[in-house]
Amino acid sequence: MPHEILEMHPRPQDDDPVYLKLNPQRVVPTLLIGGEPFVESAALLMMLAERHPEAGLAPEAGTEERNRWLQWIIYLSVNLGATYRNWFYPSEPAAERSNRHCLDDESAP
Ligand SMILES: N[C@@H](CCC(=O)N[C@@H](CS)C(=O)NCC(=O)O)C(=O)O
Repeated sequence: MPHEILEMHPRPQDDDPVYLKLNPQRVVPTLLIGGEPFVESAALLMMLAERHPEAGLAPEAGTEERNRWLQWIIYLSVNLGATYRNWFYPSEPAAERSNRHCLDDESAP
């Protein structure tokens, strides 16, 4: 499928008006479709699969395989993705709370 990858700084600064306009949460990925920005990796995977059925990115709609595919995408995004974000960015408020047991443990690396 035709596409263009735009490189950007991994942590766009607050004063980067171009990226902030596309993704006010300052995170990646952002997908432009017809010039409109869309975010959330799970949603983007579903959009791509739906827009390009010929690529075979998802099982056929209405099948048990499709149900499991949807289930896993949401599970990974909501549970693993959010948890790893807390782990990678411990200075963020939510992460500080959920990682407190690690931060307070003097034996932790
Ligand atoms: N829920 C969002 C999470 C996006 C996210 O946290 N992206 C990370 C990289 S995987 C990021 O942009 N980190 C840079 C930052 O937060 O400054 C999604 O699934 O797209």
